[in-house]
Amino acid sequence: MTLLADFKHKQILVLGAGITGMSCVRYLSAQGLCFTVNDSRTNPFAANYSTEQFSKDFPTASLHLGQWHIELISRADIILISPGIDSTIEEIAQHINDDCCVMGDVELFCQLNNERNLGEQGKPIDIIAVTGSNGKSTVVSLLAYLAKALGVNAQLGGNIGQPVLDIFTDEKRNKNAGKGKELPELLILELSSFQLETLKSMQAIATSVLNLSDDHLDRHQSMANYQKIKQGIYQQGKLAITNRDDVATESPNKSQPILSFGSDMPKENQFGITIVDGKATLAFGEQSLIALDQLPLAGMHNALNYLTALAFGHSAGWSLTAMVNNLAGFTGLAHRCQRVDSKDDITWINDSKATNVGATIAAINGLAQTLTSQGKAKQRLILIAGGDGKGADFTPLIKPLTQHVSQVITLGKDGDKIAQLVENSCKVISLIEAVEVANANANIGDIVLLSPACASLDMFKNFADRGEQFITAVTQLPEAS
Ligand code: UMA
Ligand code: ADP
Repeated sequence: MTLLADFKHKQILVLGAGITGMSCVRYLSAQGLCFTVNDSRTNPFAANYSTEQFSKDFPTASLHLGQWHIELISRADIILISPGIDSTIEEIAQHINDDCCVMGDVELFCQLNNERNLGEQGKPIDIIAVTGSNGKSTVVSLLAYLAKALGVNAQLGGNIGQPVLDIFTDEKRNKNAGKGKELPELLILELSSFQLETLKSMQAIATSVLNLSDDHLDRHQSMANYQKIKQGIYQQGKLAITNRDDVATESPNKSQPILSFGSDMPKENQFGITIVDGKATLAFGEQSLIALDQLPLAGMHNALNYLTALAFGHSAGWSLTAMVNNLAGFTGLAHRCQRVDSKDDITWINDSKATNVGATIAAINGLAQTLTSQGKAKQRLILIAGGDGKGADFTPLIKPLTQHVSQVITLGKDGDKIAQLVENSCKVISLIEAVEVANANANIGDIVLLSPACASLDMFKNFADRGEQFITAVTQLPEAS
């Protein structure tokens, strides 16, 4: 029996009505299935959407908002759970019955995709999957850019904000409407640790843990557990793409085929960095590919991101030359170490997406390296940091702060913990105040970096909102006299 035929006889509960939950709703509804939806918040919908509209759009769904619904949870045969919801919390865990199958949207997608082998549906969509503490969105977006340039019919999906089930929902809707839109041949999948917790059936061509540093420990409890969840990606793919600079990214399965990348000189069939005419250059084995100063994304962390994308493309059979020729066209994503236009001679950098310690260390080291290479080592770096630390250990920040940062301005729930790390800190209550203090203390040529090392949710809607508010505050500064 196919999964969908089985679903017809099951009590299905969608837990969470955010981006993921609504993609499950669209999918189940397009299949004509009856199901229930439960979200603990009273109004989980965007401002322009209502419960009345939901009932009109999805007549086969029954919606329950405002609290976790014990009866629905205990009756469910299948729970489709959103990644932001922790199924181990008491309010949920104690009510799930022993026979219930709890899965995420990506797991459902993969089970459906694997079934495409069986019938007349054609072949499964190929998958390449990326996880890691930092750089996931940059790497998958770069891969999607390269795929387009090389004429590969690929689609982005997952934690980047594009729920994967929409791929099959769109196919079904198009079929019903008589429009035969093709499925993509390749899915470029970004996976968070939350999504990996409920995933076991992916059969990817290649997978990678890009790097590992402290993140989401409020949910995963320990680094060991977080690492185990991340490394779980490798058993769901043929090739493991690992980072030689970070042993925590290794595959636990020592007999699995490996393709590695790192900042050292590569051996045969490895990606790495070599020096050509005094310039750091991307390389594959003995073949040098392109000098880093020809590429727009700066810093060693981005050099590794380039190498990872090349390794994935190589694993998918793409031409190395064609990829290298197109690398420079990708100019990066918003809120990741982006320069803000300003009226003064201070360099303002928005790195609001640095929601953990590892990302902020990469930004500080990357900028310090740039200043040194440009002979501007005397120029100072002022850091604005703080927010919700998600249970992180901030002490790895001490070294880069002491070596490269002249002042730290802190804000938010865990700002104090960062302020305590160094003597040259200053606490503020808003981002606007942080920008004003930085502006008062910065000299011409200095850099002010917003790289919070924390999530934004204690003070902002999300990291993008924090980044936009930073840009606004910088643009509204009075012109230097
Ligand atoms: N909810 C509750 N009670 C809770 C927690 C959540 O009812 O205690 C409900 C919320 O009211 C909301 C729904 O659950 O309606 C939200 O579900 P969710 O938090 O899983 O968020 P989604 O909107 O479904 O978005 C998720 C990812 N969010 C998280 O994992 C927290 C998005 O990643 C992802 O883009 C999207 O699925 C599509 O795959 C965001 C993220 O912050 C960018 N990810 C974390 C990260 O990158 O560090 C992991
Ligand atoms: P993710 O999707 O994993 O959060 P992003 O590409 O959105 O990754 O980048 C998040 C933050 O991490 C940004 O501040 C960015 O500058 C930084 N970053 C990007 N790539 C790396 C890397 N390879 N190592 C460390 N930090 C990185």
